[in-house]
Amino acid sequence: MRHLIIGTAGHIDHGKTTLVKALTGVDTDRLKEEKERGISIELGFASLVLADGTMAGIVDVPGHERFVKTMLAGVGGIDLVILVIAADEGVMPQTREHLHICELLRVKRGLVALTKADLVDGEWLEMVRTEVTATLEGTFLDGCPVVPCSAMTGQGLPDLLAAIQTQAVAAEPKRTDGILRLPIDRVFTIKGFGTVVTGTLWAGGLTVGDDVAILPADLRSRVRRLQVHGQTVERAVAGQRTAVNLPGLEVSQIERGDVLCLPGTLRPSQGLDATLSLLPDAPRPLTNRTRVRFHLGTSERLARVVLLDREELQPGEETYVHLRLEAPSAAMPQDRYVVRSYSPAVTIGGGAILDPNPPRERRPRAKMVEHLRVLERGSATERMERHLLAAGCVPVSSEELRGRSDLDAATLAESLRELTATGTAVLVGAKGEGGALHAERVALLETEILARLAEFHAREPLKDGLAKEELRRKLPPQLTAATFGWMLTRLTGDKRIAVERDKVRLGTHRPTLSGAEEALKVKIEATYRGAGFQPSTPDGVLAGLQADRKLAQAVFRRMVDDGVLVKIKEDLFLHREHYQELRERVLAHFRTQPRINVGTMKDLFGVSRKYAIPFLEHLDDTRVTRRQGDERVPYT
Ligand SMILES: Nc1nc2c(ncn2[C@@H]2O[C@H](COP(=O)(O)OP(=O)(O)OP(=O)(O)O)[C@@H](O)[C@H]2O)c(=O)[nH]1
Ligand SMILES: [Mg+2]
Repeated sequence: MRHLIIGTAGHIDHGKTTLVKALTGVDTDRLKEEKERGISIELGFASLVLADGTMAGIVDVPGHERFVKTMLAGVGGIDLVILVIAADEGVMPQTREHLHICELLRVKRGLVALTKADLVDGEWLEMVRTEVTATLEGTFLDGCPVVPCSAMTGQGLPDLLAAIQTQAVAAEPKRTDGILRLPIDRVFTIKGFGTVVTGTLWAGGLTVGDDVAILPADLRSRVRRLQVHGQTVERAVAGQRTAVNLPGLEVSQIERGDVLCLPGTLRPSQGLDATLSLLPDAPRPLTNRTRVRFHLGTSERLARVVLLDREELQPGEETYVHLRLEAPSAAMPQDRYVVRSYSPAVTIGGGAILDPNPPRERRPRAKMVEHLRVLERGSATERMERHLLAAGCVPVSSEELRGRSDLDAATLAESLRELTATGTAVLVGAKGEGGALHAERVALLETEILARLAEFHAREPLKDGLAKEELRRKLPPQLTAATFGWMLTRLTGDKRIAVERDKVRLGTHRPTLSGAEEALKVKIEATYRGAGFQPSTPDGVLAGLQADRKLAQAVFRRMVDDGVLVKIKEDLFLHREHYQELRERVLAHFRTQPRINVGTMKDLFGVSRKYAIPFLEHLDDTRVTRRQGDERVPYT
């Protein structure tokens, strides 16, 4: 079964609600205040089965100029608009404003219902028709059916239905494979069920039991019950008016303008990169950083418009902008939006979102414009490349790429294949399960890793290599452990680096000792061997060598790295063999004695307190012993 959303539009009192009632039998003006004042205030909902069986949800909007904001929340997801113009009054201010809005939101099709035809004669009707035709010229409704009708007498209604049917057949259905999104237009409670939200499902499908998130607050819940046109269903799909029962959430936590989606698919942001065109009949030019009302989906936010390539945008012109929202909003690329001036609140323009999550750091204006031009006009592959570049050293998964672009899964896979085939993108992990990185970013990372290693070798020529974790700390913080590990494997593969235990070195680095160094090593080792358990400080030992200080220190450090000397504490090292003996003798002591103290240590090794105490502390630290008052017992 096909699904479609039809919206009304048009000036106040021109007969939108009456027409919906004549077509569907449903009076959408339900509020007491609406009845008393004879005007629509809130959105109204009805449904209509077309001749071919298509199920159409109807959204009836208010025409009053003070409720344009409500109208905007209603028309966001519509596929087809019925622009209602009363034959006796003709084109009025909100006829034009609603038409502009539909145009800016890129509503694809529609028709005009020339209502109240019963109130005018044929000559008048022709005059109004001419006026309407002129108004529609150059808009998406240029040449659309204009059907005179009357909700009072019923005249013209069959023609209107036929015209709706023709338009409906031609309308493109919404994408059920896209990222699920339901901009919320109503929140209420139903006794016994709790909180229910409603809205038009923009894309994707929703099934009972799905985990969902409400953005921007990122509230979590699970779909308990689903309704489409008053019928309980297991699954709702794009293009349907949908009611979702959400357990565990309060009505007060959710409001019109929030978006229901699957957890982790959309990321709300307070900055959006977009195109903006100012309507030709906007009252004045738009200056840089002007505060406006920003409407997207069912939401309204205050925002500042940062013009990227000029100080002033003239009516009728279009450019690239950065929108600074005063509260976060969850958008997707290619989403259409409308801006209204702050005061008086009138529609002045709108555009398309190009990047819903642009980088936070300052970017040169000229580069941004060039980047946005590719996002707007580039091919799928070019746009994909941009997303990879923007992600830096964080690999992007296909899922994430779908969230950041408006591409379907097949086009996306094809673009990714093209990018990897040409070497523009690199897949992370054996089968690309880690996501994709831009080749430029991979090259940058490689250069950086090799440079850090080269620096290290220059500074510490005798060391085997740099500890992995230390190397990672020198790289960009966004680099994850997984990507870092993958980079190391990649560089090891072609021998540009070598990894041994946890040390990384350049493939070309050979830490060998020169003859002089080797001689020093022998001397140092002999000194420590001879000193037994009471060696002097390293400074003392090295001073006695009468060799170059720096060189001697480097050799000493290397001996520590190699494990020839063992550090007990600052300035106290033992030769490996003595260290072994120290541990063994303490363990042997415990075979006959339950405890050991400083005095025993002194006797056992023939050393002073100066040595006995650090020895015991070191044994505590390495879990041979455990302190108990002034004594030590075996650790376990
Ligand atoms: N004679 C005549 N009167 C009509 C017709 N359609 C609507 N009306 C009258 O026009 C008035 C306004 O109609 P509504 O349907 O409330 O107009 P609306 O466009 O929904 O108004 P808002 O929602 O407030 O913008 C009502 O008094 C209707 O009875 C029609 O075809 N012929
Ligand atoms: Mg109405």
